This record gives sequence, C-alpha cells and structure tokens, in this order.
Amino acid sequence: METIFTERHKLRNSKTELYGGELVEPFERPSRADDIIDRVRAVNLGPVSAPDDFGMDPILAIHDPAFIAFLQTAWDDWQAEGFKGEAMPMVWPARRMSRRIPTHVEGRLGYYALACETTISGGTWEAAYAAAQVALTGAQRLNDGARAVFSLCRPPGHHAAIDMYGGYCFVNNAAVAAQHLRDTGAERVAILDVDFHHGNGTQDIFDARDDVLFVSLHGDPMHAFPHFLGHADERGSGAGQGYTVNYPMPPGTDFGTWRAALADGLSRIAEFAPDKLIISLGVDTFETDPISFFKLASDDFATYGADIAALGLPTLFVMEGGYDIAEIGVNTVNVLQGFEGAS
Ligand code: Q9C
Ligand code: ZN
Repeated sequence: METIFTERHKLRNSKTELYGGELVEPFERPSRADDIIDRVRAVNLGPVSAPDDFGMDPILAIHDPAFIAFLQTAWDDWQAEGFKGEAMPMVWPARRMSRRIPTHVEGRLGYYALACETTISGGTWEAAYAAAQVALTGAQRLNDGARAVFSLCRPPGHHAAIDMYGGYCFVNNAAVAAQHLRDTGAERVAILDVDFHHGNGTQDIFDARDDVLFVSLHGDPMHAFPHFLGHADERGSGAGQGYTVNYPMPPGTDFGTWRAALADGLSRIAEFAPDKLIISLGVDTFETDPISFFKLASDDFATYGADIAALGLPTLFVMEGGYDIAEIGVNTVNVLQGFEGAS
C-alpha cells in the first residue's frame, strides 16, 4: 500500500493544550506522525510519496471562505495584540447571544472554535493545508486505480466542521477527499470513522446529503469529547435522512462489542454500494490511549483492517487521532496490514 506523507506536518507544533485546567504539552504532537512513518518504513508497507498540490479550491468546496481566511491570519492577528501565549478562545456565542462575527481576534476565535484545548500557533495553517493535500493526493490515487492508499495526514481533520475548528482539527481532510472523489466521478462515497471520538465535523458537513454516507463508531458523547454531537438518534436531515449512522459506546467497551458495531456499520455501507470508501482512521481506541476509554488491543487493529477489506471497495485511509505514542505506529500499520492481508 502506498503512503502519502509530507514533513510539512511538523509546522503544526504548538507548545500548549488546555487540559484539566493546566497548559500541557499537546497530545497531538509531531512525533505521532514520525512514529507512524517510521513503522510504515520498518515493515516495508509500500512506497512513501510526497503530496501533489491541488490548491485552495477543494478546501473551499467544503469550508466557509471566511473561516479559512480566519485560520490563515489568526496567529498574526493574535500576535499583533501583543499576547504572550498561543492563540485560544475564551468567549463563545452561547445560547441567545449574537451570531455577528466580531472584529477583534478574541471574538473571532470564539466564533470559529468549537473547543478551546486546541491552540493556534505559527505554521498551523501551513500544516493544515499540507494535510488536506495529503488526503487529496490519496483520493486521486484511488481515481488512478489504486485498491487502497494511506494518507498520513497531520494535523487530523474529523472535528473540523464547515466553519469551526477544534479537537486538534482545522481542515476536514476526509471531507475534502470525499468531495474531490464526488467531483471526479464517484456517485456515492462512504466515510467510516473509527477514531475513538465522534467525527462531528464530518457529520455536520454531510448532514443533509444522500451522496455521502457517514458511519461513526465512538465514545458516547454523554461521556466523551466532543460531547455535543454523535448520539444514536442523529440520522441526517432533509435529503440526508438515513445517511448518518452513529454507534456511540460506553466507557470500557471491548473489541467484541466494538467489532459487532463495525459489522453493522459495514453492512450499512455495503447496502449503500459506494464507489469509494474513506476510513477516518484514529487509533485512540487503543486500551492504553491516554485520553480515551475503549479497550482494543494491538492485534484487534489488524482484525478490523481485514473486516474492512471484505467490503472489496477502493479505500482511502485518512489519519485522524491516536495518542499512545509508544504504540501508535504499530496499531496504525496493523490496520493497513490487516486490510492488505485480506484484500
Ligand atoms: N478529557 C482527535 O482524536 N480533548 N481529537 C479531550 C479528554 C480533545 C481528539 C479531553 C480531544 C480531541 C482527532
Ligand atoms: Zn480521536
């Protein structure tokens, strides 16, 4: 399997995350991608290629232009205020308040953020742009006939909505790739999100559409980030009714339970009969992930990679979360090798 990767992910290197009331080193750090690419090379998964540049249009096909313009200038605007730390919101348009977009960067941060753990620092936009190109290049490889491709995106994307960032995400890489596939011949695209967290951004983007099926397995939002989306009764709206499928699961969920939900999700995807499949691949379902509560073991990742391969669809793996730094490379590549072994 070919991997698409660029060192430009290192440009996303913020020093702080707000966690438990403290500023800590971010869980979403550059060494994550380094560990994954090291493992890809160690097992000779396949060639590693740099992304092509598809420009801004595919990003703007998903995201609000004003939101993207905000991401591009937020760090400069923040620094211009003379602030010493990294950019983070601290006030939101909460219930019964105005949706008018403020002028001051503090107001703009609150308007466009869905959470405040994720700080913006120099290079963030450049890395997020590069990650979207990594996803787009993988999608194009499927168009060129590949059975499967691994887009090693960093920063991740599935929490980024049409006009919101947060949860370590800025541009929704999987959504950008899905739209590119739609715009280049695919009639139907399915996105299967196996990251521990609900892919609220992806769900939001495709909520009212029947051409992109969104299926997500995740920690129940009653107990897990992003807390305000991902319930089982969210099924899509308008023409998109029935094209969002959520499997929230409780703390302590083991692989048996998780795999049964996956089997149900895979049957929904088979029924939809997509031309292409995108996997939002987070390995934060691992038993020792520091911020999650599922109990998957390393071997389970290979097992479910094979389960996904049984669909027989052209498949793009897009990297999302996973924070157990010691095992992130093994667990990620286990999914890909499990898939290949069963293809
Ligand atoms: N107590 C991704 O996996 N904070 N984002 C969680 C836990 C945010 C995760 C706090 C987690 C974001 C792509
Ligand atoms: Zn996650």
